[in-house]
Amino acid sequence: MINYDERIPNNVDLASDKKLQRALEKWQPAFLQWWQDVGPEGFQASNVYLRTAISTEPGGWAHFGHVKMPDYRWGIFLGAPEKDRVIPGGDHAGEPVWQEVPGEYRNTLRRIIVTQADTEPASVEQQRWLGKTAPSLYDMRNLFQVNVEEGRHLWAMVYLLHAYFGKDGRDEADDLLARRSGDADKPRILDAFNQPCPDWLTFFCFTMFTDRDGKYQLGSLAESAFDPLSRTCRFMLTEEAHHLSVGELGLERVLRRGAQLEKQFGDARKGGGIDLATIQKWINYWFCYSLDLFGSEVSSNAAEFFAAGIKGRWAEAKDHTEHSALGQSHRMAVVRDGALTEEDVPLRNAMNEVLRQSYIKDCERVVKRWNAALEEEGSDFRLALPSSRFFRRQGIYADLPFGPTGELLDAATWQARMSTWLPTAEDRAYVESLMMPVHEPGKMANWIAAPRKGINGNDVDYEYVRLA
Ligand code: BYC
Repeated sequence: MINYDERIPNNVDLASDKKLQRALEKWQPAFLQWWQDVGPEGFQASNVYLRTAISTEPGGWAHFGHVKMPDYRWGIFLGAPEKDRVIPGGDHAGEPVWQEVPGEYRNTLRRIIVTQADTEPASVEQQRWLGKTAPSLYDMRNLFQVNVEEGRHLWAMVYLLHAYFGKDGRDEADDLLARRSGDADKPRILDAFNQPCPDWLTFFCFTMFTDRDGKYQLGSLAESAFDPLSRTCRFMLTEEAHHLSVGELGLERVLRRGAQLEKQFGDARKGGGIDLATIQKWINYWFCYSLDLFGSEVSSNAAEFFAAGIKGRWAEAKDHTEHSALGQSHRMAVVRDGALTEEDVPLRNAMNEVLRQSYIKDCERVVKRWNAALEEEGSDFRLALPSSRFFRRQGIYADLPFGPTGELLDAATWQARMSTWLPTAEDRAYVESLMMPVHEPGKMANWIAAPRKGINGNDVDYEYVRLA
């Protein structure tokens, strides 16, 4: 169970390590100041119907109640230790997991934990203005739930940095509060986390696609030989599931409304909604930015992470029988002499791509569900994910003129057609023009359908946020 009597709620017996406790209690006010400075703008005094973890056991972990966000009990919660856990994959597969950081992997592990950690405050910063244009109180509450949990995920990583990486770790923890999403001088580490999030269509795409990268990265770190990291990620994954459903169901509601308005007015924009072709452009943009987050298709870093046991494949322990990944290869399309051809890459070097493929399959399942919703609404429009070569900025396809179906075009054709595939300035201005707040319980903005059900058994018209 989680101890809520302490200043920092935790299930890691923090009180028994006074030095660590003091260091984290010193970081706590800096975190709260950061939350006030760049967290949800304008709603810090409102009462929000939030869930708080009460235990890390599956099933019984959420408590719901109205709280002001700055009073949210952020803390340190690790999943329960797994008895006799062994390293799932790589050169050390089958050996006992590490409870401390081995000297030879210290820098690598720190870098990965910092990269993961950096995304959490970044997303809060990206989303800080969205409360002001929430299409309903229900949506506003979901936004704030996601935000406070990203704050807690930051706590999870900062705990690891403080507890296992000494002075370096504490310095990194301070830097996590100093970088800023989109800042020219001190930006966040990964590209997607420096992109603006000015409208709710973007928010739903972000939680659908970018948070889903989080699911897969956390999943691969849950397979880590460094057990405290694995346990932390296992609990973070249970919280992540809600963020993904906010994205998937949010987009489904925008799609349904778009289809309904199209039927009624011939063009959803005439009815004040978002047309399906525009939604597809947003999907293209965020799917591709999120694909970049897996790193390069061919990566010696990824091979080293896997060999060391620092990262595994998705469900390495459960779904794979061969855990060395040696003597095997992964076939992928590469560009040679200006043309696409297939090549076999040693499997360990292709681990980023293997994880990306697991992610793409997951996204495809959701697109199928969206298309079923469109069919139900009587629309002929069907969404599709672009090729993983389209519109990339990282990896072997970066900055090459691939079309959404994966064909290599000439640069002029790509330029000429870009505005039909990706949001234009005009599309963005139109979507932003729809972003008007709706504060009456149960009412929705015109461009989005109501959700099918409320939260935690409450009706949709429940007062999810009591505005200050
Ligand atoms: N942008 O061999 P490469 C989440 C860098 S989301 C900028 O290609 P590698 C969340 C890379 O750092 C999950 N730079 O890839 C979601 C390296 O730089 P250095 C976040 C990039 O090393 C929503 C260089 O390019 N978790 O939780 O295998 C809301 C060449 O590296 C990008 C993680 O990322 C990019 N997109 O790295 C809230 C897990 N991609 O070292 C939260 C931890 C690559 O040469 N991170 N680079 O200077 C990792 O495991 C790895 O660092 C990567 C891939 C997955 C990022």
